[in-house]
Amino acid sequence: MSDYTLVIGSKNYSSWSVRPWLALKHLGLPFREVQIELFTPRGTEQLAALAPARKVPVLFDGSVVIWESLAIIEYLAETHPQLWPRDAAARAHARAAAAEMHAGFAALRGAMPMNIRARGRRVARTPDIERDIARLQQLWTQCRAQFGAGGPYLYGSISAADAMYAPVVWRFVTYGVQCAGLAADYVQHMLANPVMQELERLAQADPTRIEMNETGL
Ligand SMILES: N[C@@H](CCC(=O)N[C@@H](CS)C(=O)NCC(=O)O)C(=O)O
Repeated sequence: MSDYTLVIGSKNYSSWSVRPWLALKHLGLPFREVQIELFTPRGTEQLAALAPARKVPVLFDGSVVIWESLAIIEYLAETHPQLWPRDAAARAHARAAAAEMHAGFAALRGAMPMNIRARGRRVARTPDIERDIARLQQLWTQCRAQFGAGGPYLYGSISAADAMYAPVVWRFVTYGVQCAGLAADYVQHMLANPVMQELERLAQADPTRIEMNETGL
């Protein structure tokens, strides 16, 4: 019997936190939340007490402690395999896409921090950022064209890959990054997803303000 507690940061800013939060919500699993106010003295104390790597997210399931967003998602998938596509080729592709998100897109992540409730922000787009944006659109288009027949998400039904890319969808909205074709349709479907909309409402209600993430004009 699972007994999940998810330790997270702000739902507005903490992109790594919202990935497993979305996965748990997409699966409809009950869980407790502990929200840490990052970058405050109290938050630093809480991280030291609860987070092995002093970062969020962390999932507790009884005596099991899992840190790292992707490892948490994999732990959930052990008992809820529907988090990944059923077909082995699609599943391998989805895992590669999720790992690429976890390891990559540094330029975009650095210049466009997730800030779900902000709109109309603009930042200077360097060639590295343009490359990240082009790669994201290429990947989403390929996923939809090759594996998306069963539904409107990257691999048809909602999956761990969508949870991993959700913060990028919000970044595109906040910083006005326009997509085309299948990638644009994907963004629209993600924004219409009820769990994504719940997250947006919670991000709007989140009292946290992290000045360094309020970038853009
Ligand atoms: N690779 C980690 C990244 C975790 C991470 O960087 N979390 C940030 C918040 S989004 C954090 O805890 N920052 C607090 C700090 O660095 O003090 C994962 O995927 O879980």
